[in-house]
Amino acid sequence: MKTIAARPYEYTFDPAHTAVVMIDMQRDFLEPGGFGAMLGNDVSQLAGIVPACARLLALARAQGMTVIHTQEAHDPQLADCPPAKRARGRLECGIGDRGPLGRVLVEGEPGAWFVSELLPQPGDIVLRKPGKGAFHATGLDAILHGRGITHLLIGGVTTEVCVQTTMREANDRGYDCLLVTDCTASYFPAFHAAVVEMVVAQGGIVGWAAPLAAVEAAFA
Ligand code: C5J
Repeated sequence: MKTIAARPYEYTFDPAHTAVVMIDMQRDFLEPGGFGAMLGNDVSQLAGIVPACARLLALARAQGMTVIHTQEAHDPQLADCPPAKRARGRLECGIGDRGPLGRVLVEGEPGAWFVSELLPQPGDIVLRKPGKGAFHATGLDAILHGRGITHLLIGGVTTEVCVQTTMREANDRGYDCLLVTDCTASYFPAFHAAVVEMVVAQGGIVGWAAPLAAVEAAFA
């Protein structure tokens, strides 16, 4: 068992029953010309976490933990994209339309793939998801049950959208989740900070939070 110095109190886990879930570190969210930029965001806000995410993934692989990369993307016919999602934002170029990184948030397009520093490695799992939460309309729960996973270390983007939604979904399904605070970011730093506080408030009502250094220290 390993123990991380976390908030609101220590987080104890067995790496054999723990997965690192890296949420949506896709070009569409981190690079100019992608979906995040089309929504009017300053995508440079997210670049700072990439090195820490790479360290977390490397640690997980070295320790034999399950690694899951989620990918917010739709099938090319948009059969799994609710019209309401597509319409949201009244974008001139939105989900399914052709932009500088290919069709926006569509599986198989350059923008839907991961940033070059965080590419999936052999043995990693790539999970396409049509929603914000990684459990919605995916096989994630079955994958985790099949591997005996009970604990999740979560990073990725954006903190208050796909990361928080996934963490809440996981918490309700009985997983003990730790948010790795410097492996997740938002276009809005205040939202990021608020989510960290929401997670750990009320005795860890959604889970735990700790920086990557604390995760690494648990293995030192
Ligand atoms: C958003 C995400 N923000 N991955 N997706 O639409 O957080």
